[in-house]
Amino acid sequence: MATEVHMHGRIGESIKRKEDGRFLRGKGNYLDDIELPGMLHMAILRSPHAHARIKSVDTAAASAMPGVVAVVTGDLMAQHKLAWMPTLSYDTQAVLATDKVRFQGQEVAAVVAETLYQAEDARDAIEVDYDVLPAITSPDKAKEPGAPLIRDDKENQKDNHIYHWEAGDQAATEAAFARADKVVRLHTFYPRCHPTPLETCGCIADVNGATGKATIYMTSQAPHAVRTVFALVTGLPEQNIRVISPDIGGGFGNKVPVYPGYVVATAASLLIGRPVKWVEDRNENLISTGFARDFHMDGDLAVDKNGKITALRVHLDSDNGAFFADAQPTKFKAGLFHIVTGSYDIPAAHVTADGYYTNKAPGGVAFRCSFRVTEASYLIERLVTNAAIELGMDQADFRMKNFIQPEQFPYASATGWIYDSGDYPKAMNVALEKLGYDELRRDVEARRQKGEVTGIGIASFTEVVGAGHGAEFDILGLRMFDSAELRVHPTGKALLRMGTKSQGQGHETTFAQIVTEELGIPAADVAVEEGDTDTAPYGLGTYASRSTPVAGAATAMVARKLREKARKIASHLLEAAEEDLEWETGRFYVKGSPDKAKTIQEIAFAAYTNLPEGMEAGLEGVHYYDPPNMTYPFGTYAVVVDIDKGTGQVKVRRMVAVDDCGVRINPMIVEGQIHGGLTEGFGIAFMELITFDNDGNCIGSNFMDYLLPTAWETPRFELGETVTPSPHHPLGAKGVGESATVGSPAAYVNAVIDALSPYGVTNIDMPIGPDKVWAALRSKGVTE
Ligand code: MCN
Ligand code: CUN
Repeated sequence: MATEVHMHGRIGESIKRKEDGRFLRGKGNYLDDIELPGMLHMAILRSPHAHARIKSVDTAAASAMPGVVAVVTGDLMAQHKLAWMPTLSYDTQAVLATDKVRFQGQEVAAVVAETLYQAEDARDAIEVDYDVLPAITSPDKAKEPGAPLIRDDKENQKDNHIYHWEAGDQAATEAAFARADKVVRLHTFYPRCHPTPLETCGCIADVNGATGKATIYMTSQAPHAVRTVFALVTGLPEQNIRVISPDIGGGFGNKVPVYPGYVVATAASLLIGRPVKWVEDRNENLISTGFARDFHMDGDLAVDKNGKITALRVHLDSDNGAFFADAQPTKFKAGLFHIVTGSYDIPAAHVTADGYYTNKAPGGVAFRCSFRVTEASYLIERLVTNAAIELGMDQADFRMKNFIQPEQFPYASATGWIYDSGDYPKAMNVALEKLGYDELRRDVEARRQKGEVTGIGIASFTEVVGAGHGAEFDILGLRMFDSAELRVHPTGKALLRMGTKSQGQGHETTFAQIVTEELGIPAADVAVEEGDTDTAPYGLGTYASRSTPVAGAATAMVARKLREKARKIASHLLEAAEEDLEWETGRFYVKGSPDKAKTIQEIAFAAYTNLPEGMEAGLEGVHYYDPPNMTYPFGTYAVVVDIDKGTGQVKVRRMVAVDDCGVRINPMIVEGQIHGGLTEGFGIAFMELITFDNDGNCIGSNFMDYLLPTAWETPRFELGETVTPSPHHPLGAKGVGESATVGSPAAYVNAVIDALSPYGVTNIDMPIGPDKVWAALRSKGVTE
């Protein structure tokens, strides 16, 4: 009889997260938990002005204060050629300002002291004399003739324009518009918002004066890339730089870029010869790092009389802040905005984008969106709902009519992307069924008859995640592959190391599950390590929901490599030819004699004790995976809202979310990802706003102004799923970490617009607070 192989944690099992034991007991090891002997603390002085020339920086009083070890200024950094650093978009960014400050909150100087309090007190004693200049706070102001030049540090920069970028086919698009029976237009603004991880950004730089080795603990989503960039910028040999990302308390994109604080702390440690810790406080995090979106979008949809979309035309004005530091593949100036044709079979599309400098902190961090996918998805889903309303068609029917059909995959979009797989009608049908759509529509009509303001919003998003492949996708030239190294120990336990870095996504669990699936080693026996550049294989890190599509694929591939070696060892142990062996998860057995078997654990032991003649010992390997394409997860989200006519308050009565991310490794973790993303989408749609007054003062730099949803505000979510595997991923999995933040804002807003459509309201920009709804109702004469 076959010996049963018991193993826990295969793909598809919702096993509990392995890492949670340590987190729930307060035993996580976050950056601020780390204390090194002789460690100093750093505080950064930031500019109170959005735009000002620096006349002088007087550090005398600060230097004399108790406990102060060093005061670092832009001039001091300049002496070491470190006053400026390269950005992810091939621009330059000031590390510490020398000439001008260009946004409120910009880094001007830093104090290194024995304690944090001493550092902060001395920072407040630094005297800076500023000559205040007019501030530019929008692309519209940036392009005005005679607008003050923000980047006068750049030799050939004569205005505030950064880039022009285009995708698609202009001639075909214009021709389709000329023939259109109807053109639907939408001007909308996706406002600046912030990833707001629970843990802010920070680092500890520890440069050993004797060996020259720089160990930098850093809240980084991409430690290897940081190591390489540090090596290139500082000239330090790369083997002498070790970047360690310890446990990370949420990243959401905020922890992709290299921030000035990291560079200053590292330079300070190098000069002083002691470890230097820098951790942002909440206000610093909200005012200077991690801004996302800030896209002004004009979208036109051409539709024929049968309700078929024939073309899409988009123009974007991107507000990039004072330094072009967008986190995105270097080739694509507006990120992966190409996905703007969404789930629809649109024959022609043309997108133009212009980026502008403004006196705001650098933006363009991809907050839970793979490089501008959120903005693209929002625009097309808002346009499609508006088109349906204007045509007098049902939102769901209009989508069904225009969806790319399942048999059209792989599908080449009008902007040049190849969608791997999808079944959009199916996801829509699951959502409509869950919702009880037909009944609900009748109910909406009945309520409207009674004077209630209520509506349904739908968004059927398609996302593009999993950067690379390496030929097209890179960060500063580093190709976007990823890696996994698997070592099976003699006792059959394993160590898996990867080039990615979990920030809360549960990698220690899900990647162990891939090993369980491929080799039959129980997930509990597979330790997963990420984030230490001295031990993990090279990888590009975790963002763009790429860990599963890329490093997850690498894990499957390396496990398969080991399985082939295991087959050879099993053949030796069982004295049977390799081709006579059958694999079933966890063991090889002789065809026709299922009890003549060797488990993976027995084989692992033999790999160190009883090898076939001439075979290399050990059972370990590494795989670098360069995916053939991105993955295209999708879904249909539907929201029902009720609006109070007296106050403009929007209440989300229902939220149904059907996601398809291909094969789910751990369904519970996937659902957790979706819950989190739907909550963030809710916050963005209704509450969160970072804005600036005319002087460039940042409004939204604390949690009294920047409103995050708590359990109290957050609606209840009803989840559904479909499974359309990715044809090119070894496990059929697509990424999911961002889907809900990408797809949901449009669904929430569409519900509000649907509710207000009987009164002729066609758009309200996010965040949709009661004030805006009330004003819209009042302008139509409907408030109570
Ligand atoms: N997963 C799965 N089956 C799939 C797809 C994913 O079981 N078909 C699992 C994965 O194995 C992983 C998790 O779901 O444990 C997310 O996987 P994936 O979609 O590959 O995304 P990444 O791991 O690359 O995470 C990045 C993504 C991004 S870009 C942002 S932003 C974001 C997000 O994840 N930041 C997060 N979710 C977050 N969740 C937490 N808790 N904290 C963050 O900072
Ligand atoms: Cu798109 S924010 Mo995530 O890529 O780290």
